[in-house]
Amino acid sequence: MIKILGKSSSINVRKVLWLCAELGLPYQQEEWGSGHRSTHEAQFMALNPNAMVPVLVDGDFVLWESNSICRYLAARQQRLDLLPAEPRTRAHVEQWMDWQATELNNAWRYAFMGLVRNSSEHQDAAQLAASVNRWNRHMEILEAQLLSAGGYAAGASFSLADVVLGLSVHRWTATPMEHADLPAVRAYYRKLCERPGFMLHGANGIP
Ligand SMILES: N[C@@H](CCC(=O)N[C@@H](CS)C(=O)NCC(=O)O)C(=O)O
Repeated sequence: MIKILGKSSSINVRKVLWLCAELGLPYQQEEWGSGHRSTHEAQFMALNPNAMVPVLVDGDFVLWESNSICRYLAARQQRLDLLPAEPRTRAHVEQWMDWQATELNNAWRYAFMGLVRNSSEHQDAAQLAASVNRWNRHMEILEAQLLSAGGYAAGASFSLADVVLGLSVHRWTATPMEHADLPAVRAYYRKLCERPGFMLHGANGIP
């Protein structure tokens, strides 16, 4: 059975847990990360030198980076509906996954740390406002994409792009700040909430 190392509260671990629910894939989980076992323990660092969760262990195969883990698990289970084989269709799924991990994540970090984590190092009013603005502007890109793609992030059907972006939309929705008016994003979030795995691991009260 596969093993997932990482705390259930981590947004990046939750992507993988939700995907396992979508795949019907049983797993063992160990709670690592701040508040649990330290990822700086030698045993963990040997698996992921970045000292970050999640880490996947599948027999003698070890993988880190949540989006890479999602790609691997979908491929392992031969779920072409989630990660298509056709190069262009697949490239669009991967494009939105990469956008989530890079552009979108960089936009919200300061605001999230200040407004949700209440970090004393993230309370500068101008930087908070700039991050909220950046975050909303990125969500406007998703809004336009959802309108043109046909309801999901990378097209008309549910894919891995929705697993990683679903967590991001939940975080945006749950963060106490001024939200841009984005009806397609709201409708998308409601649609994802119809999936039991998302309710369990995504929209589960943890921002
Ligand atoms: N790019 C990495 C980021 C992983 C990441 O930031 N993990 C955080 C939790 S969400 C972490 O491990 N923090 C250190 C800790 O909790 O000890 C991924 O997507 O897997």
